[in-house]
Amino acid sequence: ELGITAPKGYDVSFHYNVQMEKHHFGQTHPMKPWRLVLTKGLVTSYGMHHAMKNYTTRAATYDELVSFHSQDYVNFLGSVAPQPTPLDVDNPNPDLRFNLGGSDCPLFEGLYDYCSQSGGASLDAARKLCAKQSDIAVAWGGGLHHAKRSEASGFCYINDIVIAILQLLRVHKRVLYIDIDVHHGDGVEEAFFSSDRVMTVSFHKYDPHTFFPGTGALEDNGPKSEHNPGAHHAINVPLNDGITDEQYQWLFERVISQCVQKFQPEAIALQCGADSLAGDRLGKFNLLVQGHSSCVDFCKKLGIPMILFGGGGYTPRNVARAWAYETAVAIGQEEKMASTVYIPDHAPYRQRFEYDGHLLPSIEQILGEPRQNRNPQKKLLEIVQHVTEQLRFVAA
Ligand code: TV7
Ligand code: CA
Ligand code: ZN
Repeated sequence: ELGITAPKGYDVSFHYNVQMEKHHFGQTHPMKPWRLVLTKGLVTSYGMHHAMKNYTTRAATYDELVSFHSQDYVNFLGSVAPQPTPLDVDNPNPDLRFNLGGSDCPLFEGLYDYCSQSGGASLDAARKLCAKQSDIAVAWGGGLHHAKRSEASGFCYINDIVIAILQLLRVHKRVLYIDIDVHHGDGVEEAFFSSDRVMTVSFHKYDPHTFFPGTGALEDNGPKSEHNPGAHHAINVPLNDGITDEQYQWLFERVISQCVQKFQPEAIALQCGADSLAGDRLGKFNLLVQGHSSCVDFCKKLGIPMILFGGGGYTPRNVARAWAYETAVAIGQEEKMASTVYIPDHAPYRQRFEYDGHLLPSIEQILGEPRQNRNPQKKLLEIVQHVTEQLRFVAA
């Protein structure tokens, strides 16, 4: 422990339940709930829990789940039997409803508990913000942005983010949703397509033919029907492989500062998917913890109450490093964390980092060789210009 003390002038709350970490999607499935164990381990090893209010969260109730999801879907989720494992990837049960039971969204033992625990943690975080008992509420077990009202999608069954934002809207006039997961935040975007009280902004890899979920083009800004108040309130930042910290930070600050200026949100919901980090099993960006966490730092400095959600992240030690560091950013003690060497116990010796005076691992230490950067600066400028034009239609 590093003598970490409570931040001055504001409150950070940490919402966690050990029930979530014990679930398994299956041996070969990329989603590993035990990455939450690694994250929690780092947070407590550094003594960060002394600087936060720590809450053991409860499972979301049926009524809370159906605040967004359809009863049919939640009933089915609660009644369906687990599939035999291992799953046959080429021949998933084709007759199962609601997109459940395929290889992306398998039916595993304890699924309903996993989903309602994730929802419960995010909802508790939202309630603390509403009660003005927290300025930054951290819910790393949430962030499952693909789930639809009546459909599972992309490892997500219950959209804890939508449920939490619905809670925030009881007290806050406008909520800004920001999504730095490498995938498009399609479920959250769709849920608020017709609302002018929620603006959604997703940064993601976009390649409609090869990368999931294939939506989130620059020009997709919400259905532009005549009487849709939600038109222009969906912002998409489509990117390609290999984007660097410097470019990402540049884009993030330009896009988000304009959104905040125009939309004047009273709360921010930030999905911190860690699959946008270099070395992720599914993502192919070149982001370091520095670049990823600078998004959290930038939002924190806006001084608007905020929830931090987890999300994707498929190289567990990188996920834990990022989310622990971002917890440190929330409590304003990141220097203390960066100035100590962390060697994960479970990493084989050849993977241990030689810090050599550096505070966090370099891109070469993580990847060997960085991914080729397929993001010309000209394209990034076009994105900023498009966002500026979209925001002309938005008034607080
Ligand atoms: C928020 N990519 C979720 C991201 C969801 C991505 C996908 C896989 C995948 C699934 C596996 C698996 C995998 C190595 C990777 C069109 C398909 C192609 C399944 C093999 N290995 C988040 C969802 C995405 C499951 N899905 O945003 C079991 O990759 O591309 C697809 C769909 C059909 C299904 N097949 C992949 O980060 C939490 N799935 C190994 C075992
Ligand atoms: Ca995203
Ligand atoms: Zn993702």
